[in-house]
This record gives sequence, C-alpha cells and structure tokens, in this order.
Amino acid sequence: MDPFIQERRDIVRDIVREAGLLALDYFQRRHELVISLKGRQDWLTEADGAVETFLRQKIGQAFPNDQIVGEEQGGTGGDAMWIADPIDGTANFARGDRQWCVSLGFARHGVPEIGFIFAPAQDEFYEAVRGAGATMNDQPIRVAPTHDIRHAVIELGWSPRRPTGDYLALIGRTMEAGATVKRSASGALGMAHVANSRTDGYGEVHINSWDVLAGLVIAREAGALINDFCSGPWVTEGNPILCVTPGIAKDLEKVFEPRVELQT
Ligand code: LIP
Repeated sequence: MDPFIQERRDIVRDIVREAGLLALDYFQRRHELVISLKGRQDWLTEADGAVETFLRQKIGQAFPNDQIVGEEQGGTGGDAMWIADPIDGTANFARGDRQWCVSLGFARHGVPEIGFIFAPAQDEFYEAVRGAGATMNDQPIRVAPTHDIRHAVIELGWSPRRPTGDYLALIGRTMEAGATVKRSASGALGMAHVANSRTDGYGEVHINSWDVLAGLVIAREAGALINDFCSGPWVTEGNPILCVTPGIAKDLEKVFEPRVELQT
C-alpha cells in the first residue's frame, strides 16, 4: 500500500473512532441538545458542528497540508482532501433512532482512496482503502449474490433537494421491476449496507459528496457497481448516486433516472 495512503488510513482511523464516541455522547444526551431545522426535513444538532470541528482539528494537526470539506463548515477541496459528514442520518439522531454515523472519505486527485463509516450506536465500523478490500469491524464484507430483481431489496434515499414526485416515480419504477424498497435516512449507511449485503442497491437522485465519499470506497471494494459520482463539480454540488450488486445492475440501471452508467 502506498505509504501516503497507509499513514492516513492508520492515523485517521483512530480519529474517526474518537469522533464517533464524541457523537455517541451527544446522542445519549440528545434531550439536552439544541436541535433545529436548516430547512424542510433538514435537521441540525449541536453534535453536527462539534463533531465536524473535532475532525477538522485532529486531521489538521496530523496532515496540515490536506484540505477538508464538511457538511456544516463547507470547503472546496483540493488534490488531497478529506470530506466529512459529521452526523449522517441527522433526522434519526435527533429522534433517538440508532441509524446514524460519522462518514469520512479521502480523495487524491479526485479519486476516492479511503473510506470510514462509523455507526457507534450500532457498534459498526466500516472501512476500506482502494485496492485493499472493505471490512466491517475488521471482518471482510462483500455485496449480496442476488441475481433476480424480484428477490432484491433496494434503498432509495430522499431529501428536499429534488422534487418529491421524482422520488415517488423512482419508487414506482423500482417496485414495478420486482424489487422491494426501503429508506433509512442515512445515505452513508445506505452505501455501507450494500457493501455488507444487507441490501442489493442504494440510489438517490441527488446526494452530497460528504454523504457518499466514504461509501464509494467501501461499496466498490466490496464488489458494488457504482456510477461516476466524482464528475463535474461533485465536491460542492453533489450528483445522483446508484450503487448496486452486479447481479441486478442492469435491471436497476434501466429504471433509474437521471440516466447514469454504472462503472465496473
Ligand atoms: C442525509 C443523506 C441522505 C438523505 C437524507 C439526509 P444528513 O444526510 O445522507 O442521502 O437521503 O435525507 O439528507 O442530512 O442526515 O447528513
């Protein structure tokens, strides 16, 4: 493994663990927190800001020349950038649902290289380095062997960033194709669950870079096919995402809009 990547993986892994435990402490005290809405169904808690500040301080100390982008404090990135969602699944966090995580990815020259997704309330730590496989709690993970869309479970993410009608139409097409559909309100964990075969695909008509960069590495290393998310102004503007186990990739590609091409 490239020493530039390995030292980052080794040092930042521990930083993500500490960030997750900080977030878990806030989660256990959530009744004391100031919880607000950034917009329709777009939740924000004190934990989001505190965890992102922690990540920025620790990564900045360890790798002062790396750039950092975060959901709450912004940034534009660069050739060696960390992209963080301090609490992905904030709506769940705010309501006491354990389906939330700290998501942190690293990209070099626009290529996703390292992914960490830590769901501390569920004691699940996902990680991957490009070319070195994906694990959950240090055990290798792989996508599901599903080959029949009529046996598939697909998660479709939603946010108010796109018309609700587009979402409902996508649900309809996906179910018409034979799959069952779910939503768990954390894009990062949605990608991680494809990687460990709890679902067969994750799709969202628009998602932000901080939600998916870590999951791009983890799911691809677990064998998923994914569209070219890192195109255009992806870091600051986001893109559609489609992440699928190979056996039903063509079935899902056909029903997904906007049209995307899955990459091997
Ligand atoms: C979440 C995203 C997810 C979306 C959720 C929510 P947040 O991010 O990861 O893709 O479907 O509605 O936006 O706001 O919890 O960090």
